[in-house]
Amino acid sequence: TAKVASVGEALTVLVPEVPGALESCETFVRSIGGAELNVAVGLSTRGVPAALLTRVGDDGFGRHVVDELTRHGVDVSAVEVDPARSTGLYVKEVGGASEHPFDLGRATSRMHYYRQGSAGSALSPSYLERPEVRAVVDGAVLVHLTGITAALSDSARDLCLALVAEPRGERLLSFDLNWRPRLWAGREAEGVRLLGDLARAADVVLLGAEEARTVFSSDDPDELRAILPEPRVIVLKDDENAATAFDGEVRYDVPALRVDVVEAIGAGDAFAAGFLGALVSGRGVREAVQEAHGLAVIALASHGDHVGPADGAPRAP
Ligand code: KDG
Repeated sequence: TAKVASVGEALTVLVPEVPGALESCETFVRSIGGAELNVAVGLSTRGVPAALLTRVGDDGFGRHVVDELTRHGVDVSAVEVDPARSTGLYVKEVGGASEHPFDLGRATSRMHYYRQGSAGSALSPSYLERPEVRAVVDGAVLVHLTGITAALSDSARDLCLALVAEPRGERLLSFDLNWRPRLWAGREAEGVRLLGDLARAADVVLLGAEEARTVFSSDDPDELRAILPEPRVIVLKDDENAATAFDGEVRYDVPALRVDVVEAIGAGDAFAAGFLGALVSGRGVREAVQEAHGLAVIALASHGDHVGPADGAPRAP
């Protein structure tokens, strides 16, 4: 059975074969993504049994997502297929979209979402009542959520609220803030409030310095520890430089590994997978951050969104 249940929208990802503005991109490579999916794949790749709790459409992209998850060893027993809605999609624009496309020698990527009204956005509290879903959640040591799911729709937000509210006994709940400005456009204040509430209700919180400033108006580790007294474990990522983690009041500052960044999308998810995988394997918080850095550099040094065999790379025909 899965030790970790990651909850959120699985996406098909289309990555241009050649960097540049989308209007000039003719061919795309199909991959899979979504922050929570990336975490499940990262965990499974590291040998930690993980399940993805999600919904896909009854379409080819949905079947591809499920096949790929299966290939990566992720438990898909609780994936619900929606006959009426499509699998969510995002298209990556590599370079060309930013004013400084090759700033620092790295490809800046931009995400274009095609997920409004998708099967994943229809996640709701009733999904939790499905016996397959209940079995995975009840059997897990840790349930992982991110702020993306809360942004998808009212029903997906309610699923997040239901998950943090239900009694969980020994089971842990981790929450990665994952502030996505594009998903909260026009309702930022609501997003800030909601993600703050979800973070406070979690046992483990992961957040980056920039999103910490957005949601908590601070990126100072000790201030955040005071702002978020409830979660026992807090991990604040200072982008590429370091991470500061708290286990209760005990603070650990752990420098990141040096790496030439190829593409940053998915690095936060790899970090989360490394951290959570170590934690559920009984390692301490400092060691978990070290493992997190180790997985993050693999994601930073590759184009794919997640850490696994042959991800994002075009496959031989
Ligand atoms: O963390 C990477 C994710 O941002 C990417 O896979 C797409 O889930 C995604 C999102 O909503 O931004």
